[in-house]
Amino acid sequence: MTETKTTFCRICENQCGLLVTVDKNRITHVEPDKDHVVSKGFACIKGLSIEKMRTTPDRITTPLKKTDKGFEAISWQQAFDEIGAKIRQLRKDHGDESVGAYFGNPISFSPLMPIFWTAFTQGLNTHKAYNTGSLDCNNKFLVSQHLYGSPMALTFPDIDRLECLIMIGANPAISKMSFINLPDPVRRLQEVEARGGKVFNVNPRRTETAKAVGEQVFIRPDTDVFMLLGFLNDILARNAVDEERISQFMSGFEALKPLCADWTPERQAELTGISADQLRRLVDSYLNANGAALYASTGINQGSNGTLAFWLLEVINAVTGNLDRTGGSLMGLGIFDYGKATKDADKEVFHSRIGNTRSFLGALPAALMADEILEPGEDQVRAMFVLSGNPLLTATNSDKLGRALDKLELLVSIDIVRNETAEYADYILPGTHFTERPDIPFSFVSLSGLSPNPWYQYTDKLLDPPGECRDELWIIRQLAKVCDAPLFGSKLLQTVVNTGERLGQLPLVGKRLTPMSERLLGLISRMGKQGGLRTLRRHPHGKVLPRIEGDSYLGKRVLTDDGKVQLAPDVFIELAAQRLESSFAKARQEKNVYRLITKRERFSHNSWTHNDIAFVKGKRQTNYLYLHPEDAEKLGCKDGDMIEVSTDSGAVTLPASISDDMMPGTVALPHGWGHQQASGLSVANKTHGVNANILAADGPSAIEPLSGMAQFNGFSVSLKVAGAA
Ligand SMILES: Nc1nc2c(c(=O)[nH]1)N[C@H]1C(S)=C(S)[C@@H](COP(=O)(O)OP(=O)(O)OC[C@H]3O[C@@H](n4cnc5c(=O)[nH]c(N)nc54)[C@H](O)[C@@H]3O)O[C@H]1N2
Ligand SMILES: Nc1nc2c(c(=O)[nH]1)N[C@H]1C(S)=C(S)[C@@H](COP(=O)(O)OP(=O)(O)OC[C@H]3O[C@@H](n4cnc5c(=O)[nH]c(N)nc54)[C@H](O)[C@@H]3O)O[C@H]1N2
Ligand code: SF4
Ligand SMILES: [Mo]
Repeated sequence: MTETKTTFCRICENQCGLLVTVDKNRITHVEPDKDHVVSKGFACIKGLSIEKMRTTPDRITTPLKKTDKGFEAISWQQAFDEIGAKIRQLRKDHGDESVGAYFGNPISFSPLMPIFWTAFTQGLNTHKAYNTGSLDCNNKFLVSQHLYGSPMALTFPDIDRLECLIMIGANPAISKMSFINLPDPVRRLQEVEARGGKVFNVNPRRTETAKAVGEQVFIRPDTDVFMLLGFLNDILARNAVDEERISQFMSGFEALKPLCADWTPERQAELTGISADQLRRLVDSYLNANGAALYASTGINQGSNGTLAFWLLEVINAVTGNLDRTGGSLMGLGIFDYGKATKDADKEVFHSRIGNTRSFLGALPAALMADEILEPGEDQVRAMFVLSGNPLLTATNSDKLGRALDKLELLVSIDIVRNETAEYADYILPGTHFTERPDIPFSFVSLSGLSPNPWYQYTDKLLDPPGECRDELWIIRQLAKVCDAPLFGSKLLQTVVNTGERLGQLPLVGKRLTPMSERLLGLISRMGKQGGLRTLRRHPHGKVLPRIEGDSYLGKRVLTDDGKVQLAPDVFIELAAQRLESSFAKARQEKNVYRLITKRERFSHNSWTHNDIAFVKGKRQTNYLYLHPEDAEKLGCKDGDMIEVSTDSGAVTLPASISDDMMPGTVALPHGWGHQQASGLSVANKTHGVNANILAADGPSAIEPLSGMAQFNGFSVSLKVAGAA
């Protein structure tokens, strides 16, 4: 029977509403849900292509075990028995810390998964937990923790009402934006201009966004922190601050003047490439607007000073009175105060034996993973679980990480396909596609409320998973049982879960019981006063929640000890003292080196969309190194010539694409490629792209010191022509 069902996409933060036609447990048609309360008929090519991803012939549909003859299908029972036995043995012989776990990005869009994964790693009693936070945005969580009192107290620009938006290191036309739920972002940015407002794109590349909306402001990679210091310096010099708000709601203001006293617009110009006049004009636009926001994304997160830069950005929004202002930068609030609920998420601190590196939010930097596995010693990681991740392509120093993965005594990948990381696995466990799971929107939308138009929705699962594929929550629960890792380390909880599961298996009773994930999603929804699932099913296109207005945060729900926004936390002041002058001096010395930045592409989603032929046909079958015509001339390079890019970590060779969208001295290289060895990806493995992260450095000296963020943007590379087109 053909049925049309509503759901929402879970590939990126937009969570666009979709209308999905289902016939005989297959999707026969997908279209944007024009009645969705917020996305209103917007969806991108990725969301519309989900059935091809879901039903790829390369989908793994049984547990797999690596044998001498390659990967062979085995039963769940055998997989769990063998994995459990090995983990118990390793824990007995080498201690709990010998087992590690990596949590990837795609499944974090299903709010129950991070909770259960944390429960599992806590049950394993290991501190060797890694996730994409340290590849993506931990600097933002860290800044929120210190300024606002909780890592999940996060701000977002009030796009539909502001008059000036300065976007630093973001490319919404392609990425659809991050840390904000903003379906159809380009249209909504164009509306800012249509109502007389201004949009600026601060970026070393003239992006697809900049071509569609706003003004381009070229900046040299990894110099944003100096631009922001100059910005703040100018604001303080003009005394353009909101004294009343500062005295009432903020502390630490006095420390800002000495911090940026030396960083005049003139001084920052030496490095950033933004002239003093140009910066002052930016400040003019920002101050003259009736509501403005600075917003930054991975372009600064993945730089070497992401924490300091994002701190300064939040400080500028705060001291100018734009924080908590309608048409400024609003503090998110989801269906409950998630900031409050996660206030202590970083309470338990531990250190890695690698560089004595501090944990953050219960995890260690992913850039330490290879060392943790390779360095002999008491805490050496000997086994890893990877859930919905592909660190071999997405984390740092891929060649070294490959050697590390190869050395593991046990690697278990839980995925829907056999990706590059899974090539190294001993067992691969077949999980579900998001259409095969019930859900509520991503935590940034539903819990942190990073949305100019808040909404909520529940979706049932639309399809039964193929073959032996099982919901990841079920997989995690079984792993917890066989690894002797009671969820959250609580034997009581595990017993309750086991009992629930046994009841669910009883012939008559089982069918009538609500499955566990639905029960939990119902519980979260009721806790957030959205009613149970039955109520929510009456809103198939989502449900509108009240908008977040200005003057709803300061003095009311700030989570710091004194209830004030901390403008100048000691840790940041100290880091600034240690780092700013030396970073500046180093960057000045290296003015003439080539700097590499990343570039997201419409048809690539990190590492996992290249197995669809439509996404990689023609010119799209490889990534390119983008460089400015002047640089091409210097190098003697023509369009399409092969060019070798190298760092201390490794080298890659790929075709050049010459474009004056690049800033001279800057080259861009899309990540997520390098699939040639992935025998489980029959389309992707015929593509020609190279793995950008062979170039990215790992280890304790390569990360941002406070947040543990890896650096993908702005490191120096050597270039040479390696052959003609
Ligand atoms: N050079 C460079 N590197 C980067 C970045 C960059 O900008 N430049 N960006 C970084 C960022 S921001 C991120 S978030 C990371 C992402 O890094 P990762 O999360 O490690 O990698 P992904 O490519 O997103 O996907 C991982 C896997 O998830 C699987 N998957 C998808 N959906 C599901 C599901 O529902 N269930 C299960 N079990 N598996 C699923 C896919 O099949 C794929 O194999 O990459 C980072 N790496
Ligand atoms: N099509 C597509 N969409 C995606 C993804 C994808 O891989 N493909 N990934 C998703 C994920 S996981 C995330 S986290 C989001 C990220 O969303 P965004 O952060 O918007 O991602 P990008 O498009 O990489 O934008 C980063 C921009 O920073 C610029 N940049 C690089 N270095 C610097 C610098 O030093 N300074 C400044 N000012 N700018 C710099 C780059 O040129 C680039 O335009 O996108 C999500 N959406
Ligand atoms: S914009 Fe994001 S959420 Fe919307 S359809 Fe595309 S990938 Fe899915
Ligand atoms: Mo990301």
